[in-house]
Amino acid sequence: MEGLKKDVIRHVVSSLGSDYASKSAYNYYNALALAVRDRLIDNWIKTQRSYYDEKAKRVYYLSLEYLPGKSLMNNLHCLGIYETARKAMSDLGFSLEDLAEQEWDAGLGNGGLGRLASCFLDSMATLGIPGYGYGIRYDYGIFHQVIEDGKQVEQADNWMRVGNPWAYERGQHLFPVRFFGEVKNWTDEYGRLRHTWTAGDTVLAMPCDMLVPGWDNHHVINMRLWSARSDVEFDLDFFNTGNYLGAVEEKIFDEKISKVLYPSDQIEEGRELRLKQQYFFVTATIQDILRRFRKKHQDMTELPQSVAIQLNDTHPAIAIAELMRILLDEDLLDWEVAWDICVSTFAYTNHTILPEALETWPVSLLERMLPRHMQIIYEINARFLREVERVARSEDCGQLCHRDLDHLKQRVSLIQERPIKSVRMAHLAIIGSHSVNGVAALHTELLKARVFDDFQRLYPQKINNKTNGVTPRRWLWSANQPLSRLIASHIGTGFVRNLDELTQLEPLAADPAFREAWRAAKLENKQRLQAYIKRKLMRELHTEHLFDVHIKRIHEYKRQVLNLLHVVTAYNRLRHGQAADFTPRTVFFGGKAAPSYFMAKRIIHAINAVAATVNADSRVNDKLQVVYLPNYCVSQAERVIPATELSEQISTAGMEASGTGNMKFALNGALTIGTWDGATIEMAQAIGPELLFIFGMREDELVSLRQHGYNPMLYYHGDEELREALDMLRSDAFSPGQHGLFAPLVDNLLHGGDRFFVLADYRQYLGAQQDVGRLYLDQEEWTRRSILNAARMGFFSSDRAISQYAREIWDVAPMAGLQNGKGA
Ligand code: GL4
Repeated sequence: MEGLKKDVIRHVVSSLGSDYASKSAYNYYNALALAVRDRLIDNWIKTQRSYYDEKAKRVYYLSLEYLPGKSLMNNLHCLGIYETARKAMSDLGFSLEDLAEQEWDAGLGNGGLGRLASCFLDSMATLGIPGYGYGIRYDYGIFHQVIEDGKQVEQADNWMRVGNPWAYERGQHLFPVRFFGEVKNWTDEYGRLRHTWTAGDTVLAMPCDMLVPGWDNHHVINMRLWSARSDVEFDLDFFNTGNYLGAVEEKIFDEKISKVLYPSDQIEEGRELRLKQQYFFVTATIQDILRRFRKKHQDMTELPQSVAIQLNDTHPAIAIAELMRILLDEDLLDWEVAWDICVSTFAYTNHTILPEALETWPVSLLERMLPRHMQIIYEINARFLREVERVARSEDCGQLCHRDLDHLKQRVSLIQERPIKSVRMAHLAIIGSHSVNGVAALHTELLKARVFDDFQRLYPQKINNKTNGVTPRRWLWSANQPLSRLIASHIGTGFVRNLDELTQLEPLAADPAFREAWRAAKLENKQRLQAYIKRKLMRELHTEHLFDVHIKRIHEYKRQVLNLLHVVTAYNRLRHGQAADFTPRTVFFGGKAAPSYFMAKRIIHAINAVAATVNADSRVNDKLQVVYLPNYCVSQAERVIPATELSEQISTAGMEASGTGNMKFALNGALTIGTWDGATIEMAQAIGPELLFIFGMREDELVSLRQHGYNPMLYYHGDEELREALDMLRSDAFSPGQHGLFAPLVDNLLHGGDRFFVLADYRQYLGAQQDVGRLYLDQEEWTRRSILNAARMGFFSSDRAISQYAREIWDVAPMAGLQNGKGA
């Protein structure tokens, strides 16, 4: 401990240039972070060296998004120096919790997709898998959300302003990134046509490395994030022409590429700068991967034995064309050889079947910005369509009928003709990869049967499932110390590395003393949240209420509106004196809406309007409260999830690819009210469906309802409570003086076809909520179920998910000495 104290003081003085006697929390946080980084870097260097020494096959995880959140506490726990640090900082006059508050969330992603990438890096580090995360270091991460007059207002997330003590910026290792320009043809010595791309503009990519430690194993992997730097300083023209200001303007223009994260989840933004970001990221990453590969290899055909590249959704899919370009134009390989290398190296994960999220890029834009890549894509397509024709005409074409060949070719083509001629990035990713995976069982089945059914017939082996998982380090051990300590006192700490060990809790569910201790831990977390809400929102929570929580991005398919209709109905029953047996509850909502997503923003407004009305009504507010948590983010989730008793997972069946919040809640002992959707289905199977509150129509039932003509008006006219709730929303009951404010929301349900079947599931949802309320009154039974929920969550560890990727897709093994956890 004395060593750590000394290091902290030394960093305050020599790294931060401050007086250690002036007790600034900001300085001491930064100094502590630097002292922790010192303790990671040796192991990071050893880890990287061991990959070379052992010629390990490496895994590269390419993701335009990461959501690491805060690093301090997680890193202290991984290093096993949490207690030491707590004592050291307390000696220096600080509480560790307060210092941790100084850190800004690294919010380089939108939601589940980015957070999954961060959980996966944690698991690769813990399992000892030679992995690298690659991404972009956006100067501005996901926007900061404030609620003003009930509405979302976005503020810039200038997270870099306070510096980032975790990152090493490597300004000496810059990679060139080229755009525009033209393609020249030439003939090689064997008379073959060759191509050279001479680019117009050049930008530089600078690596920033963040260290990702494994749990208690000395294995530290790298997350390399690229930042755009102008090459103007290196341009001699600049000195010659003397156009100083012009050059500076160009520099600023270039550096725009990594300025800001696109804040849309599952909505395609299709903007030129976004494509630039994608290519910028991809080319720098591929150059870096090949640089490392070429240190030990000359023969490019060995690439797939040494390198696995996982594409996190289609965002980095242009990597396939980029690797082809390098192999063809720079290594001068033949097409077939190059293509084999590509397909064997790449694998692609699909994260959504929502059509509005599937990426396409206009051919005209690609032709201009990346002319050589566009040529390559055309050539991939031509060869692929010939192959489709061959398979379709072959004897064993199964269901492929060559009479439909033209239609089949149109459907699977990389090029879509309408509304504008564009490249379908998902098709490029599928054709260019040896593995395509969904992220939960149902999602994968839907990929095979609906979205990519043609590809499933063409390549029956390619599409596979890898159900998502979450890291128990952050989402149980670090976020929920009261519960973790209780668990550890009964079954030891092995569950942190091997989550299946939680099954040892099962017999304890029958032990009244253990149940009481479990409730006490939950109450402690509820009180912590209470203190936090008081500080931040100046609101007093009732900890004896059932804490009912719905936090995630705001999206119509996630059906926050269904939850809101339940709240309004409960409000009406209480007002009308029809709810004598109502179980008191506080309903929490939280989540960001894409700034361009009108309906999602209006939903936020409606939630806040209902909250204001309900909370101000003294007839009901001792029994029902509604809280909107502004600026939902990773660190907020870490506070809220441990305090949650009821987890809302109520998406329209078939629409939530997996969900990962669902897993975090159950792992922390919340009971789930949810639909037959995503990984919630597998959770119900693992836990026992009777221990959750599952309701609503299944995916196939919704399909047939749609086919037979779904009429939301029937539900409206047939259900008095539903009608009352919708009429109130449409009138100005929650928006005094602003008649019609929420009419778009209601009209969307009644006259817009209710695409997400809110009305169809309303009655069943109410029934399930009634069951929840009743069960909560029986605290012994509630607690028993809570314990069993957590005990059966072992499968949903990201360690299990990553082990499956490693075995079934990447063909990589953990580093020697790390298979069983602890390293040397
Ligand atoms: C998402 C899915 O919506 C979500 O269900 C899933 O858990 C997550 C990680 O696989 O990916 N897809 C997109 S796009 N954003 C997500 O959060």
